[in-house]
Amino acid sequence: MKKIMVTGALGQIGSELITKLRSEYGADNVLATDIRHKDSEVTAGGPFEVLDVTDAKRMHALAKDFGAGTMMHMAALLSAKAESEPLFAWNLNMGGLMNALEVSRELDMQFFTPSSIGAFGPSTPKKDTPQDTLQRPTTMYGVNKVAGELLCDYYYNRFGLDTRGVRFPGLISYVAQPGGGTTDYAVDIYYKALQEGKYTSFIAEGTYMDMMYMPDALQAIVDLLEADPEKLIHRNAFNVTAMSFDPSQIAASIKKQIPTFEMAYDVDPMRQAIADSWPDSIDPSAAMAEWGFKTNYDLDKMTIDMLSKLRTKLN
Ligand code: AKB
Repeated sequence: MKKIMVTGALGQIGSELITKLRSEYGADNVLATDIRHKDSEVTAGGPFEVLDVTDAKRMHALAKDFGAGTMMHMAALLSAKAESEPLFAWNLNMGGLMNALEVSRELDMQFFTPSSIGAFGPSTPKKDTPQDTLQRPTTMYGVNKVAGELLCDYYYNRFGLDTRGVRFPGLISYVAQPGGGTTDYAVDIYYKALQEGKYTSFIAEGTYMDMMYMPDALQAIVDLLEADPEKLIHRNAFNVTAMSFDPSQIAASIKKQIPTFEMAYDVDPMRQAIADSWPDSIDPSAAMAEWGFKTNYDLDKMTIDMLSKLRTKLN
């Protein structure tokens, strides 16, 4: 059975990834680590250790003591936060990734880390963005993500490390809220719809971005981890997406369930500029062809599930 170590386990993806991995591989086989300790299912449901990913020595010791065969490096600062603290973002995003890659090389582990639609920039084709295309991002987060994609390719080509990864779009879930991202509005809107019956979007109407519901994102991670390496032409940074919408379309989807819901706009120039530099919709066909990537949720199906799960959570 795989033994997996996860960094950033209390983050938006990590919080649910841990539950999924523990159910697939057994609770004792998944070591969750995070810079914070917060009483939760993640810290109580199996092995948990506090880890600052810039501390390479401790990362190595934890991976070695646990006997981990797979490293899933999820700790990172998201786009808007990275833009307001670029130096900190560089140190955390690149330092953490380098440490995780090095520890994986030293201990001969399989390696997974997510890239993002943020790895694209204004000169990238905006619609049906191909798997292999121009990448000149204009944000610190994007610079980190492109460098990360290249590093993962480098570790595979140079050292034969089994690196794998996807480019995630905005991820929407009812368990942990994202923090410091540009696509966060598409999560906030569901909370506010239930709590206040209205939402003021910091992203302008007409701004399209790719999105995916968390259960599809988690399944994609597990499917790529288990994929036959012979079939992987790309290995890292696979485009994956389930839908592309603008704020008015998610509002319309919510209105179908809550007819009194109202949407307003108060655009945040910094996050709007980031969103404007990203693609409208990316093409996931390489992931589909190489490891059978697929999704189950479109916008309306996700809205129905989000609202029902959140209703239970908030009551
Ligand atoms: C963000 O908005 O920063 C993230 C992402 C798309 O990488 N959700």
